[in-house]
Amino acid sequence: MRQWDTSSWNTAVLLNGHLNNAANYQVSADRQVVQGVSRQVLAWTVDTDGNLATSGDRWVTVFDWNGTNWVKDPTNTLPLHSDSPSVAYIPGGQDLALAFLRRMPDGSGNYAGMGNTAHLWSAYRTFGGSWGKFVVADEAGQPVRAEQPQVDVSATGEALIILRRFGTVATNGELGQVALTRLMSTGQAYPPLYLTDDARQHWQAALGINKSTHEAVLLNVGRAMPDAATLAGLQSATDGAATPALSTAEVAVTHTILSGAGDTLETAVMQPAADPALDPTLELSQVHAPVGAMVTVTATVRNVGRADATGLEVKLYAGTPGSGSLLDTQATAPLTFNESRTVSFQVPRSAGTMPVYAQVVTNGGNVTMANDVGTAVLGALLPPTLVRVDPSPLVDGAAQVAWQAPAIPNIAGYRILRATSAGGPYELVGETIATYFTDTLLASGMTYHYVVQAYDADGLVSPYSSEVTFAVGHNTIYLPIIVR
Ligand SMILES: [Ca+2]
Ligand SMILES: [Ca+2]
Repeated sequence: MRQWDTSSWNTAVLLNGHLNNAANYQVSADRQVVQGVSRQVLAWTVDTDGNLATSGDRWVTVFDWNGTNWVKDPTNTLPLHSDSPSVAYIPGGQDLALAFLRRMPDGSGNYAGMGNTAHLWSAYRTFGGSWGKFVVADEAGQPVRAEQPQVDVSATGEALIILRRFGTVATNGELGQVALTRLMSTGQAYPPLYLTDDARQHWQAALGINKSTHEAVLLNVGRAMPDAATLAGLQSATDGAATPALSTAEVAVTHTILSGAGDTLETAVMQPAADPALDPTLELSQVHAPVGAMVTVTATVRNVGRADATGLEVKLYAGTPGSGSLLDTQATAPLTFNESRTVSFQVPRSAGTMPVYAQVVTNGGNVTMANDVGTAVLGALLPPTLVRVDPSPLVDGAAQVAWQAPAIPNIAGYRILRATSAGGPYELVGETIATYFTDTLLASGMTYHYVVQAYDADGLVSPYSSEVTFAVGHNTIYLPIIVR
């Protein structure tokens, strides 16, 4: 290590000379001036035998500059199998925020040096004290798998960690998405929020916090995937996740593409305030309750902002957003980073479809109101599923449409509709209480498109099912021979 001493480089010092074969790499540095004295810190990865294929001799080491000498972290209690450190001072003192990865063994007991097998750790150290260090857990309490953690601290002492987060298989999370979390002064970090969520890999996250506006600015690379057609079927990283499900509330991040068409260089900007939000769909205890029945309507309120959300109320309205009448209001306790809570209301179902919506309101910070509303429809009917059409086994030239009843009670029957072009317009061709229908009035050589609707005894009708298509063959008809 050499330092620039106002006019010249001072003498280089060997910081980690205890083992000649050691590999020292992945250096992270930070510096600040405290009461006129320059303070410096270095964190890096040491692999004792210099063989990166073995990780049981690898850890993160930290040195502080005490004004005269570099001092090795006295406690040195960070775990083995660790690498990728990122270190930063908390402004105004010598407390440190640290993020790093701890490699975990694969199924064969091997420790890969890269890839999605590492757990994210966060740590905090007061000067001369020992590290408070923790595995970062997700919403379900499971370790977060990550790459490339970067820590930065705002001028107000808010420590953020950006990471490449690996989530549930068969979601965008599997590809590695950029996520963000906040560090507590214990060293523990909150479950990270996804900031990107699309069917691409996201790489090389870098983080900076604006010293005056406190905006968090992220730099990342989105990588176009060769098998885009397959990936288009992936769920959102926040769907299909571990229990409890991740929030589907929208995180307010401003994305800007700086360059590139396929592999893009992007920035994302996140404001410093709280952002209370609702999951956009309210949960109903009964999807198609009978008229007069009491339905429990549950809203999930979550803070998807950086600061703690306070002064929160959830209001439930009958109607659609912007034109509803207030049914009930419930206060709810403050929420810290990415914390969520459910708020439930009891609502009697009125006749007909009954749209309701909930809105979270606050007398505190709120980055955007765009994510403050969740909706549901009491009494709504779900359409039939698994619709198919086949040649009728009983009637030549006829089509048999079959479907599965939606998983809701009080269905009175089904309407079968047909069109001669995809997407309609449809005409009603029959009604039935069965889950199949035979359409005999078809013209040879034509192609027909079918949808099915469910209805109830009150006359409510569901949305259309998915459409199925049937091509009628050119039938040969054998007439009886008539002899006179
Ligand atoms: Ca080694
Ligand atoms: Ca909001």
